[in-house]
Amino acid sequence: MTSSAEPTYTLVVVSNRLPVDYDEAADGAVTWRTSPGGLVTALEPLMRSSHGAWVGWPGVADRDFEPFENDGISLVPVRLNETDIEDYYEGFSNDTLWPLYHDVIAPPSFHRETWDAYVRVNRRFAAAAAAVAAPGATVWVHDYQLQLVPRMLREARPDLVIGFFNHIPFPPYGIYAQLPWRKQILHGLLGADVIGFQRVADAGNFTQAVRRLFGYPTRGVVIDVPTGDGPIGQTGDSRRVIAKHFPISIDAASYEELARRPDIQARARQIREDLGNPKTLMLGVDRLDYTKGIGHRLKAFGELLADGRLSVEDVTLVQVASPSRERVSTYMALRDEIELAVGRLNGDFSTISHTAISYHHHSYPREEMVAMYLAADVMLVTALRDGMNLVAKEYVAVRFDVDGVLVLSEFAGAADELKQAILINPHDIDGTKDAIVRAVEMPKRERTRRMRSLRRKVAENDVAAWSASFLRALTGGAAVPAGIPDD
Ligand code: GDG
Repeated sequence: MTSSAEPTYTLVVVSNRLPVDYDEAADGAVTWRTSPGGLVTALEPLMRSSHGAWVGWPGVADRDFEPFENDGISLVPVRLNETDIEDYYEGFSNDTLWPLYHDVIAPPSFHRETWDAYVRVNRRFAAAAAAVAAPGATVWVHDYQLQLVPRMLREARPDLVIGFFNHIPFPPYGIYAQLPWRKQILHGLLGADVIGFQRVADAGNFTQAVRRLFGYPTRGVVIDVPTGDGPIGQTGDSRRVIAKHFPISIDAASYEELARRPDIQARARQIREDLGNPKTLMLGVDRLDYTKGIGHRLKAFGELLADGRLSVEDVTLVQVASPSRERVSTYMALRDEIELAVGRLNGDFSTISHTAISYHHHSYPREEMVAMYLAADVMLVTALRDGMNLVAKEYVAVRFDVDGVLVLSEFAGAADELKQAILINPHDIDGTKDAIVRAVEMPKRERTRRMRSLRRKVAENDVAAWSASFLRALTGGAAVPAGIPDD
């Protein structure tokens, strides 16, 4: 594939992880399984129709893999060794950028060694993409781990059309300014032609940082970036860079399809039965991450039980906390904190026949997640800061019965679209408690009215529409790779 002299891919997607998981059987047989994610689903048809390739880390350390094809997608593996994973991924990406970009909910660490690793690894990804992109190809770079790649790519391959999408928030200037490498990151991102964000506010924060740090002129979503090497603010030749919101979504139809399967509906009934058929089943589904506000949710629920406004006889909370970033110390501390809280609440309020919180530190197959969404009367999304939050949209997509209540943090990007949810400020524990009680007691008519409007929103903007609108902005409609539907 890449052994041919001429790079041939006209669409190249670059992300930290390839959308596959590696599996080696006892007899040494190697298999790759496509890891189901919205991004793969959205881009798969496009990748096939427009001769696309995906560049990323295959999830195994210290191993070289030749480019290969899986499920019709060409995959180009980038090698990461253990030190890269520690410094670039767990260190700079997840212990510096992640907390900084999520409003410093946890304190970010600033280490020069991990920054050096970030630069080094970004260069490797850029080189891999540059090596496989055809002349004039479109390259779409994803997320905070790879913010330097757009500039590196532009320098190596000025012929390319380069897009970048940030899946997490972009913080207000007062927070972003803490980053010792704030100028290098902005410079890296400004190598792209289009920089996509989840929310209007994220794009605004980015544009403001560009103005404050570089003084480049901006008009709405357009930033004029000087092309010369002259001093900042110098007028002369410039490139037009677009910084705009493109709220990501899910493959709504595939979630509804699963929800309509009789076996999954039977499983949903079974879940309720196994929990003792509570009057109200509440659900939380999150990666075990401090941005998700799991602690705030537990506090509100615990106080409601203590106040007697809710009773374990009537209400059970199922909390799925999927294991995440388990080698980063903040995540280890969070796990202890959450599990202590769950243990205390269950100790204080559960009875022999009724458990207050059914807590699961597991990952489940998607079918099981859909059954849980179907079973849940109330979905709790209490993120303290979240780029979008796909769980909120998945819950809505699954509820073809037009029932169920979504309690949604206004600090999740999804709140910009899902205005018929019960919106909460999770820092306001009393407000959150009132919202939970309101959700539990909401009359059927109001539930239906709200869910109908939420479902319309999610159906209107699914992940295919999202990727199409990003790529249209990137290619200006002229050089749209084959396979992108029109509006
Ligand atoms: C980042 C941004 C943005 C969770 N547990 C299981 C499981 N999941 C799936 C959910 C959902 C996905 O993982 C989580 O997506 P979120 O959007 O909720 O959050 P992040 O992982 O933080 O994602 C976020 C997103 O990127 C996309 O741009 O929305 O703001 O932080 O799809 O269903 N899936 C399965 N088993 C589990 O146990 N199968």
